[in-house]
Amino acid sequence: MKIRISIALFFLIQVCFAQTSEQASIIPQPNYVSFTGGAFALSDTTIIVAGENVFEANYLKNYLKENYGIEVIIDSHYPPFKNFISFLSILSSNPSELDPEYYDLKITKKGVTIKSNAAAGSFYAVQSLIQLLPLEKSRRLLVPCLQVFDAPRYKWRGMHLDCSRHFFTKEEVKKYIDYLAMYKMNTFHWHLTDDQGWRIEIKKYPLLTQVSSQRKETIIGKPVDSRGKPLKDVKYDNTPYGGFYSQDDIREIVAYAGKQHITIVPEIEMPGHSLAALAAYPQYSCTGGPFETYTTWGVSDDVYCAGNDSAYAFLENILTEVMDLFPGQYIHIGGDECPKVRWEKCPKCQQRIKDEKLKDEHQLQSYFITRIEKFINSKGRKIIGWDEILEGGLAPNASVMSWRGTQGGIAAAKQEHYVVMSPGKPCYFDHYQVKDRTNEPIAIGGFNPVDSVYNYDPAPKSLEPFEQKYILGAQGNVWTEYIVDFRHLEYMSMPRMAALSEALWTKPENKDYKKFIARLKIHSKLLDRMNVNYAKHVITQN
Ligand code: TNX
Repeated sequence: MKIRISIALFFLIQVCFAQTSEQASIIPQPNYVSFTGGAFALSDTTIIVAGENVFEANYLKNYLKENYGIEVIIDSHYPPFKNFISFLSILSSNPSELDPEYYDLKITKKGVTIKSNAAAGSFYAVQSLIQLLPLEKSRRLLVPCLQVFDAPRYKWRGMHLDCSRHFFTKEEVKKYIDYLAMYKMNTFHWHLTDDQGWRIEIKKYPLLTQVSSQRKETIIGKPVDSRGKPLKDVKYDNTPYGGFYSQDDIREIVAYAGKQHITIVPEIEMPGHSLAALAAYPQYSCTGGPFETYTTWGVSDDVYCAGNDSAYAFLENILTEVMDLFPGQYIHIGGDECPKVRWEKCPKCQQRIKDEKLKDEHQLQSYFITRIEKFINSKGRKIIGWDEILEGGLAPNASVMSWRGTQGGIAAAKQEHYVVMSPGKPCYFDHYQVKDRTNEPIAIGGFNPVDSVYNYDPAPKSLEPFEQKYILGAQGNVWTEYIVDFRHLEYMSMPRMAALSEALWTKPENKDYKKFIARLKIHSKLLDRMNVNYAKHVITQN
């Protein structure tokens, strides 16, 4: 009798320690979840039946080992009667109609069953399962019984990172990718070139790494006073700064992201934001240089010469190597903030305007992008560019990333071009996240609090339903003029990345800001365990 009572008590206590529906926190919130009561106990004796999802099964196995010291067994046989985590494929006569990101997660006292159409869905089920695990280390992990049916609202759930203004190491980039994976993001937009540094090895042009990846010093602080007026006496740190990713590094990162179902969209800026490249190869500018990689922020007037055929050949050779490294369908060609002052005075550019019967320098920019697009399309890939590529006419197959508000995106969708929304408000995570800036690390300006990110809806009301389908999704941009290291990057992106993931994954009718904050408070303990430098007061203030 005594033994029976203590066994009953033992199980009662264990069930009490499992997360309840109020305590369970999955971010982004699944589109359907129902807690069914009780808990599954995961332990050393649990068997994972991997099916076709060998990577996902091993990912879970490694996670359990690293975080809890629990060593589960992977077996390829049928699931045992109890104590299993089993991956199953949904069999359908028409699999092409099924969403590869869909998953079905069922947890009963006997075991965990994950069903999906493809490995991506299984991976997302694993991410949900991981977030349901208790934080405390234990030999038996109690996971609440539930049923989840889940699929994302948008196909493009992205985060961007500027590695030009400040460089992040291969390991740091991988860590950032891990955060994207945790939130079921599937696109990493990697900003690899700009006026202030070129970060990708191109075998044909070794000076890009020898010269363009370096700058002799960097401006200190913000070169404006508290009213935004430019300072007269600008200071530099007198310290060389640089870094780049070798092609081996890039291949490693692409493979690493790919396994976690994240596509990398590389960005090679043109025709503007190109001073670092021109510092090494000034012959592709209008004036011939000489130039130095920018040591200050802002935009250089010196850009690629749009009248010089050899500048196009230079870029096409670069893009050929880029396309060999990045297997995704999209190549980002920049296209933003290209000053036209050099083109206005350049005989070659003016000749090109005449020869091509263009109206002005805006149309010359359009000619430039269309010419590059033709090349990229000829290799079976697509271009995406910042919304300035609308000016002077959109290249025929281009997709648009709308950053100066949503107007560019709306205009592009009306022209039946695909769009990724990334309006400065609220998708720029280099902006401040709280009103009181006294204790905040330096930021570029602006104010994008976590609730504005959470409540962002990428679907513009002014678009008709058939136009809405051109909105692929949205992404958060992290420009790094003032973000000097990885801890600072974590601070700026977390928890806004979590909020954005829910804005992109969860259908509007399943979203609730108050509940999100409640889940974020639970989730923040996981971030603590991971030693992430997220903006804590943003969560506690809410
Ligand atoms: C604008 S967004 C830029 C970047 C800056 C950023 C700072 C875009 C296409 N261009 O070059 O880093 O603002 O917020």
